[in-house]
Formats: sequence, structure tokens, C-alpha cells
Amino acid sequence: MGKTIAQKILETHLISGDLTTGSEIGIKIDQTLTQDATGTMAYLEFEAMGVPRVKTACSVAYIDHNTLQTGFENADDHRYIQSVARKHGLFFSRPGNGICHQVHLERFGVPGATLIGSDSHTPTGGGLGMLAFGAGGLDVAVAMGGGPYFITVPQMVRINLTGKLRPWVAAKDVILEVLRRLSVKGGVGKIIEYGGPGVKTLSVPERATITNMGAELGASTSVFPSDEVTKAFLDAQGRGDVWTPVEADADADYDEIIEIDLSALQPLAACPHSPDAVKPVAELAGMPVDQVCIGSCTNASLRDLMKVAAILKGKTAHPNVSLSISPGSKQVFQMLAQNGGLADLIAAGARILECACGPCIGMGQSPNSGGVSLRTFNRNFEGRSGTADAQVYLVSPETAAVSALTGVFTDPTACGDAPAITMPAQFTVDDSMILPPVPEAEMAGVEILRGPNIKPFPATAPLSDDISAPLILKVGDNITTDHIMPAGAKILPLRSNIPAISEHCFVRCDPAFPARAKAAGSGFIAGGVNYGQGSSREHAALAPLYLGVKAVIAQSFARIHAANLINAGILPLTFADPADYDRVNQGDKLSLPELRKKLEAGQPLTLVNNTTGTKIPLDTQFTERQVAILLAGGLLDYTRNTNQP
Ligand code: MIC
Ligand code: SF4
Repeated sequence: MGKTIAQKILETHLISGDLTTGSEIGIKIDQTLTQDATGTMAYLEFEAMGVPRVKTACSVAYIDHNTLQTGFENADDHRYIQSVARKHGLFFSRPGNGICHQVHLERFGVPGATLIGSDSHTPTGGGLGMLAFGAGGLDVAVAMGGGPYFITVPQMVRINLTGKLRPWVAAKDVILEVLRRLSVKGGVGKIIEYGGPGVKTLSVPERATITNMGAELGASTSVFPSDEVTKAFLDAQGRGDVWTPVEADADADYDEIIEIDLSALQPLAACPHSPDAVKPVAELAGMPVDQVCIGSCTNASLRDLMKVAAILKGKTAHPNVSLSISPGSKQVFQMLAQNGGLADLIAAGARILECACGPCIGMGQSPNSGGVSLRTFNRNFEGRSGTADAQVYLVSPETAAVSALTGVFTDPTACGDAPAITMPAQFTVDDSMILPPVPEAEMAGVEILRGPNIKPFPATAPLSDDISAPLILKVGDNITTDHIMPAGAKILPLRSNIPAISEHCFVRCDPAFPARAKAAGSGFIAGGVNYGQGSSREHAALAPLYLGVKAVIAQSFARIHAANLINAGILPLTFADPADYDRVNQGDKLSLPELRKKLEAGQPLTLVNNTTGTKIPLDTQFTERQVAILLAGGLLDYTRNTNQP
């Protein structure tokens, strides 16, 4: 039987296990990336492993998230990461060079290769035909040390694209349509592959918009074939030599096939506060808009910003709209300056920001109170923008630009002819902001520069024989890692300081949580479905670890967060009967008797609610490797004990 793209790439990278759906495999990782907000922890972990030089074909450390420097912390972290990169054989993409996913696509991505990154939008690389996964920092540290990356073999879903997008309808509308159909948990346990005759009508940056936001489906990753369009993109980047064709066999077997006729799509918007709350823009038309932000790893390619520049050319943003634009990379920024697009954006009154994540992660440009903000980004979780009551809508660059001019939600298809743009045959290639690995002889003498805000990894301990602790928090469905460990300009500088950042853990759900957890000394958390969706930040596991959380019991988990909990030595446990969620209440005294013994014997666990006197069966399907990590007290201890990354 024929193979899917993912099966082909997994097969050539398989280190352990077999490709049976639902079983655990270890795969070889060719490339890694980190960004600064997760990078300091990842490199502290990598240092703790004692591997002198990264063992991947290519590992890149990017600085793109914590670029607003209102104190010494972020700048110190940047210097720390730069020194680690120099000492351990990594590429270092300097602040100002752009958002990791955009730069990686332009300068490093290789079709058919594997990539993991300490950022959930790493699947952006799927736009080039890479198999790219978001992961926790510890998993990235292990991969840098040459260790395998472990995943559960997902189901294979094919999205068959036919037709061609109409003018004004964008790649963003394709992925919003997928989110509308599948929801934020529809991709859990699945790899989404795009195929069909519509594929060739989409450029690589458009494909990357779609694979980027596959993260919002909860998918393990998303991938496009590597074809002539991919080759043309790589040629234009001066990297045609890394191109190889990657495609699914005609008789490949998929668990599910979804049909999308590109020509039938219309402009869409994800409404507050979830990327799957999708409506046609036409239904929202006329709603006053306060802010428009164009940028992020989803929609800040040269193509996106040239379109925006062409729409804004000769016009001025509506008086009631604050318009900000952050280009995805220095290459995009520089080329916009060279082709005149930047002048059009400036003339239109756009507030030009540096090429970084910026407003997407609440690093500035928080909207006004209750403000309606149209963003070309990928997440609109409540409060993520930095304004608790802001109403954030996710839209295409086209919808954002026309609405910035009119001051109200505007369907671009009602705006006459779409302006035409011509993409250059060659990109401006200037890698002077990427510092390559230094020769071996220089590495040893490099001093690691640690600022005072960098605190060690929280204390861990082997799993106890049994756990008895109160339920210190009960939350509902679709809890995001932004709920667990908020980001934003004020909290992000604490990413290297777990004791300090823990003071903000879960405060969006319950401001008293950190104090209650500390007073209890240890505790359980209960959640609904899709617990931990969103960001890959392992801080959403490390802060609970620091606060004494021993286990999270939920109806279901998002993939990366479940892995991060295990890596932190916290048990992610699932109710065998989802209805049992109602049989635990905040404050109940819970226990997990004979925990170690049962895990070692592979026996099912039972949660005892001592307050109500009930016994609740749990669904515990850990692999042997996961059990060993949990028993050791987390991946760092496990790695140290087994002496191998
Ligand atoms: C995000 O978009 O939520 C982030 C910020 O890029 C995160 C990483 C982080 O929290 O540092 C992600 O997507 O993984
Ligand atoms: Fe940065 Fe936003 Fe992309 Fe995350 S989603 S990497 S914060 S631009």
C-alpha cells in the first residue's frame, strides 16, 4: 500500500517503534529551533545534560519574542542565548532578524527533513514539505544532544484542495475554514496533509500560513508536498540545492479525507476568544474597529505585506484605527524598503514595529479597553493581547488592511478589484544577522553570560509511593497554556526565573491560585477536555511543578502540554469516564494510593476522593519510557540517570 508524506518522512527517521497508529515511536531530528521566551530554559536544560556540541545537522537559536526591553531581563537572556549558541555549535539569529518560523522557512528549512522547535508554531516548516513539530524545551534540549524525539503515531488526515482562491480570498481563509469545520481539538492525535490539484495554486508562504495555524487545530503537525512551487521558492532564496520532491503516493491510505474547494471560500474571521469561533467577514461587516495589527509568524511574509502595501497605497488609516505592522523577517522588511512598499505603509499612517512577535504575544500594542482588534495572527485567547476585555478577531491581511481604511469590519470581496502584486524572482539574501557556529577550537574558550534573572531549574524528586493532596484548582474545557502561564510584556521577562513567574500561574482563572498552592504544599488540578492547548511553553508545567502540583486529572490533554507535564514529573491523568469530572470539587482531599507500584506494574490507577469517599478509575496509558521518566521525577533526572540524551 502507498504511503502518506508523513509516513515516508517518519520511516526514514525512525529510531524506535513501528508506524502503527497510536504506538510510540522515537525519531531522529535533523534540525531544531528555539526562540528566546522558551530558549533560556531549553539551554539551561541542555547545559545540564553536559553535551559539548549540538549533534543535529543544524540548530538555530532565535531572538524574536522578548524584544521589548523595559528592564535588564530580556537583554540579559539574549546575551545568555548568544553565548550558549557560540559555546555549543548553534546558529544564532540576532534580535532584529525576524520571527523564528518566518526566518527558518526562508533560510534553513529543508523538504523531507525533521524539525522540532520550542514553539508550537514550528509546523510552519510543513509549508516546505518538512515534518516539523512544536515541543517543550526539554525535548528540544534532548534532540540537540542527539537523542530521539518521541511521539505517538498520529492518524493521517488528508485535506484535498481543488480549485483556486478567488481574488481577495487568502490562505488565512483556508485554515480558518478548516478550523471552522474541525474546531480547536479536531486535529488532536492527527497529522494533516494537504494534497490535490489546488496545492500548486498556493505559494510556499501561503502554504506556511496554513501549516502554521494547524497548531490551532491541536494537530501534531501539518504538511504540504514539496513540488515545483517549493523549488521556485528555494531557488529564489538561493537555496535550490536543498530541494527534493516530497509527495504522497497516489494510493496512500488516510484515516480521513476532507474536501475543500478553494474557489468556494470567502473571507473569514475567528471571533473572540477562540481560533475556531469562525464566521464569514460579511456577517461582521460594519462593526467599528479600534485596532488593526498585521504581522506574526502566520501572516507577515513579503507576499502578505506587499498585498497590504498595495491596498493601503495612497490612502490613510481611518482616524479611529490604530494600525501596526510588524514584518516577519529582516528579509521581508528590507525588501519592502527596497521595493517602495514600506513607504506606502508609512504614508498610510501604519505604526511600523520591529520584525518580531510583538503584539501577538502581548509585547506591546495592547488594545484600548473593550477594543475591537483585527489581527492577522493565529491566537485570540482572552487576555492574550494584554487587555483583559479586548475583542480580538483573527483575519487575513487583506481583510485587516481594507478594514483599517474603512474603520469598520469590511469584506474585501466587496471592495472592487484586488490590487495585483508581482513577486520578485529573487529574494534579497543577506545572512549577516545570523551568526554561524564557531570552529571547535574557539568553542571551549567561550564564557556563558548569565544575568541575575536566570534562576536554576526547579527542584525535582523521584515520584513518591503514593500522593495525598487537595484539589487546589478545578477548571473547565479548552484551558490554554496562556491561562496556566500567561505571557505579555510584564510576565515574559520572568521566563528564566521560575520562582518569580510562578506568582502569575493561573491568575487569569483564579488570582488566589499561587498563594493557595504554596499554602497547600502539594496539590492536584482537575480540568475538562483539551487541557493545555496552545503554546508549547514548558513554563505551564514548570510553574505548577514549583508550586507543588503533583498531577493534573482532565477529560483530555493537548499533545505538547501532556508531554511537558511528564517531562516535569507531573502526572497527566485522564478520567476513564469523562463524567467523573463532576465527582471532584475544589478543596476535596484526593489520593493516589500505591502509585509507584501500580505504574511499575502497568496497572490502572484509581483516584480516591477521601472527602466524598468515592473511587474514580483513571485511564493511564503511559509508555514504559514515560513511566520511567515519571518515576525518576522528570526528563532531566531520567536523562541524568540514564546518562544519555
Ligand atoms: C505563542 O504563540 O503562544 C508562543 C509565545 O510563541 C508560544 C511559545 C511561548 O510561550 O514562549 C508557542 O506558541 O509555543
Ligand atoms: Fe511569535 Fe505569535 Fe508566532 Fe508565537 S504565534 S511565534 S508569539 S508570532
